[in-house]
Amino acid sequence: MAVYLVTGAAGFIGSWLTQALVERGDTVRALDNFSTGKRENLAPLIGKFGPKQIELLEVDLRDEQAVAKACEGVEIIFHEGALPSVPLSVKDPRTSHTANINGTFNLLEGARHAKVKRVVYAASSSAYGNKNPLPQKESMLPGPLSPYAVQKLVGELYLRSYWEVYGLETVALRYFNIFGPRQAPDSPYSGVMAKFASMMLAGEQPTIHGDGEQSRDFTYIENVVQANLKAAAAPAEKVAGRMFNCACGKPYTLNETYKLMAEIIGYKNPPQYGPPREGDIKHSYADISAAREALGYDPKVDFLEGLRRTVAWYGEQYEASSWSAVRTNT
Ligand code: UD2
Repeated sequence: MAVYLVTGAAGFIGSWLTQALVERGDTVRALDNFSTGKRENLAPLIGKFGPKQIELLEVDLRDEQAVAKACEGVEIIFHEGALPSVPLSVKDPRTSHTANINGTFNLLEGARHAKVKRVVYAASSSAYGNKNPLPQKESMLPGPLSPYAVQKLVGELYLRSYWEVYGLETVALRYFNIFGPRQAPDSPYSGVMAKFASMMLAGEQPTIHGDGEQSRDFTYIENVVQANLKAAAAPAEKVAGRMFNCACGKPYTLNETYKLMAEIIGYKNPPQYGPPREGDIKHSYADISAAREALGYDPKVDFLEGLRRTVAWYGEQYEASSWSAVRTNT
């Protein structure tokens, strides 16, 4: 079985990918610096599959030598490790720049020297910006607004260069607002789904930034795992050096999303509205035909089913945890 390196393995997306790989019998080197990743996302997997099948590496992507060592003996890399969040990058561009751009560069260098076969990269739909017509297609010119969007786009360009110049097979997946169980709800920079679900369950009133008419092509985690596994396995002549949208192909506004989630939870309060967020994109909506054609990608879990599963998971966490607020004040 192949040896895989997953960066950001203790994070939301990385831990689901790690799980899928070990469950099918592969060996994973799980790299994380635990700045946002959580040990509890990997602990049950290490307990079940053992340290031989999941080798945990506490490494920061900014550590060039440690990253180079982590790449040795690896066949395929899933590069999920990053400091996400548009608003975090607006507030502190330097920190996210070094993690996202230098980190990706270190990894590509490590992969090149270790003769890794393929790198699959977590790119971001933020790269499209606001200027493109909808739905967004891979052939459109990028128009990144926030530092985060620029950083993720630079990673894509580096991948493309490493394919063209060094023959390292690379595939970039532009993620469109991924959501689902394990997405951390507890930071000011958490994704909107995790924030809204945890707040509604705790009886707190979420804030919508702007008028709520911005839209997102929210994509459930299981679809993203599928896209990654297919990107790793697809023939090089179809995918190497390319970038693909990873989405569901159906946008929902924030107002719609709020309403649907509130209905599932039984939360009665309306949202409060705050000022729009700097660097925010208005509409995000993907054409996924290229991924369907080249990868055989076929998102199985639609938005509503994903929302139900996500809310159920946060509900279980809420019941099991010491979240202080109680639902009775909703
Ligand atoms: C961007 C990318 C996404 C991923 C992510 C990583 C776009 C379209 N998407 O997500 O693919 O790379 O960055 O961080 O750029 N919001 C509220 N209230 C809140 C929190 C958020 O109204 O409490 C709004 C926010 O202003 C935005 C939407 O919800 O319009 C989604 O925000 P988000 O932070 O979940 O993700 P976003 O779109 O920045």
